[in-house]
Amino acid sequence: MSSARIQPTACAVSSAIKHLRLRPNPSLSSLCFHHFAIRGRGSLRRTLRVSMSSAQSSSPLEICVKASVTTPDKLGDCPFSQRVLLTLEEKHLPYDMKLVDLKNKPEWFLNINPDGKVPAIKLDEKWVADSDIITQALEEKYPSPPLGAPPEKASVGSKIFSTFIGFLKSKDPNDGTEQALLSELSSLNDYLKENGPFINGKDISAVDLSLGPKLYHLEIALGHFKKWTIPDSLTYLQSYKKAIFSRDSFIKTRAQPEDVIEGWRPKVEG
Ligand SMILES: N[C@@H](CCC(=O)N[C@@H](CS)C(=O)NCC(=O)O)C(=O)O
Repeated sequence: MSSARIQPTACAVSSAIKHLRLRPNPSLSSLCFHHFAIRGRGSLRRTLRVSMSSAQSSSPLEICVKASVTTPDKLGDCPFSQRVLLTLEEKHLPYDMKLVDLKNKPEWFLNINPDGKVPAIKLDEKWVADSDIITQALEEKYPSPPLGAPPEKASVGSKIFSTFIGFLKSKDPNDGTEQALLSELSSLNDYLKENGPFINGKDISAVDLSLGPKLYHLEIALGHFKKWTIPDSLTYLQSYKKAIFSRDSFIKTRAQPEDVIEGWRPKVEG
């Protein structure tokens, strides 16, 4: 087992402080970040712990997320993992990240989740997979602050990710995939103009926490592989993107751009 202490970042401290404000009688003795590795069943399990000693009565939630393919011991580029991490951050819940190498899935992970997909989280002693199910379960178990949105809003922007992938993979500039993506982005821009700044109005909600990581992938992957950017004319969408990307929760849980690029490369070149 090896161990190293990581200095808390400004955003982590600010998130911790926000958390403390919400809790009666906090007795924070120290804010500590642990970074350690555990050997288990012949495979290396890496854990990044974000915890607050004695500030939190419950122990950190264990969550399996994708590991970086470019940098050892860093979070990787899974938008579904980021969605769940964002939910934990926005709800000020401490967690332990288990970084999973998806190219060489360890046995301990396949025992937890035979489907072999991240994210997976341990809730009430049971491992739960799939970001839709996890975020719903977190909302029920930890309702404050509320992140739910009316069901009719859940579909806003829901075609952006698939149209982005269609355009990213396309080799024919005239096959309509760019137009299809632009049409989805324009619809979202129009929606935000009428209903924004966030999808559920003035406060961020679970819908934004799902869409934000996908827009982040879109921006990095299309910028890199196609030299393409979201048009500046979509001003409400541009502001929306900035509002999400600049949140402490997003900065703390985002993938490194080089991982996003490597993650999409096989789809583009395959
Ligand atoms: N519908 C799932 C999708 C999860 C997913 O596709 N995760 C990818 C990484 S981003 C994965 O684990 N892939 C590994 C594999 O398919 O073997 C969710 O929302 O959690």
